[in-house]
Amino acid sequence: MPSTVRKRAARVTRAPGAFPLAALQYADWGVDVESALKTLAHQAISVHCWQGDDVGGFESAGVDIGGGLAVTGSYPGKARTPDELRLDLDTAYALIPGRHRLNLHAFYGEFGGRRVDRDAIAPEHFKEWIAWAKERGIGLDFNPTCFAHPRAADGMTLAHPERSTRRFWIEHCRRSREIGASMGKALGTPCITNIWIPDGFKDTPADRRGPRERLAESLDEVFQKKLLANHNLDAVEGKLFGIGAESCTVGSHEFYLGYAITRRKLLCLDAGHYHPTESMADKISSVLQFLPSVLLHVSRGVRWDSDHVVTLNDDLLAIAREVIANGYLDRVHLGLDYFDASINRIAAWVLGTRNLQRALLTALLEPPGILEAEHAGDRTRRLVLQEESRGLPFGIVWDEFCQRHGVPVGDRWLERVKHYETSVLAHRR
Ligand code: RNT
Ligand code: ZN
Repeated sequence: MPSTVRKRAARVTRAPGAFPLAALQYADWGVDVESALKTLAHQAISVHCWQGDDVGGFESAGVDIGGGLAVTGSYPGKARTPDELRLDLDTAYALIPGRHRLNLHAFYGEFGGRRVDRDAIAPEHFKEWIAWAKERGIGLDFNPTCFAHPRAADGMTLAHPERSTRRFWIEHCRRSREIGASMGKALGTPCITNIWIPDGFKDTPADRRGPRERLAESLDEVFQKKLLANHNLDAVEGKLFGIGAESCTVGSHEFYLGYAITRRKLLCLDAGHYHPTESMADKISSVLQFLPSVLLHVSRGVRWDSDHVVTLNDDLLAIAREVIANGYLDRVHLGLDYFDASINRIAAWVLGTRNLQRALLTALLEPPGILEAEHAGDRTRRLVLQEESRGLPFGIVWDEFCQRHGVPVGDRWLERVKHYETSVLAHRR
């Protein structure tokens, strides 16, 4: 498209007076736009650091990622050092309205060129990250890295048949919790330390009981030490299958649901970790009957992959709606989990985070008449309102939100990413 046409189009969407009119239209449907914008402004999303370098980490051990995870694509310019990753993150955060958290994995520690194995990591390896987060006033979340390591090469970690291998990963997870607690303490906001392990079977196992008993036992050892809840919160994440673990995943959904309920842990629900016709959104109000809070890994499954960039699709809208409509914002911790190496990685961060915010805003702007119709037993009206309200001027409200928070409106943030690509990323070779 010629640039003059593009510029004119951009100006039209920002026509002065559009927002007050949109707010009036929402008011007519019983929706208070200002209160929705206020709620959204306070909603921090935990941005996953691993989109920035294809889940690479900084150990420089040159081990394959493994664990049933796969990152495809070779888009140039990925972050190779902690400083590069932080610069990329700063660039992304500047294009996302509001203030957000950062979710780190253990192998993003800064080891000063020394080989520090996973069972030897400590808070000192994360002091730069903590300082960086403190300076920006953002919270940190954490994850032990139980993959991309020779001791996980056979696809087993906490459920491993050998005691010595289990011990190694138990120690890694214990230390991860301590690191999480040190982050939470330093930053004044609890760190969620989420445990996901790859353990599973490519082909039909003869024994499903043994590995699950070992996993429960290992986890109990990991969690033995009590940590203050305002420093660290523990979460456990199940999964359906991964590449090379097609036949059985030790840490399945049922396994962790039971574990989280009996041990009072947070359950992490990852949107890409269920059967394709199953909806993660529908699980939220079920598990919250029995658990105080959950962590969400907002992701997008596409066929065999559970980690595509989050788009504003029905699944995402449903997740956000369940959180908002049920009044769960204070019990649901929102995080992202995807990795795409085939497009600009900063754009992937910005787009996915903004999409989750857009889904939340859509939910916050839901006309109350829908619920009222249901309560009145009028299912016809509920369906009509659900469908007709899709035509409300959502985009104008979102643009206003972006503008108020000083970030680019519409697709204009992409120009900034492209500029960063030519001025910074292109020099990383
Ligand atoms: C893997 C899990 C897990 C990872 C990250 C890197 O299937 O979703 O959350 O994606 O820890
Ligand atoms: Zn996940």
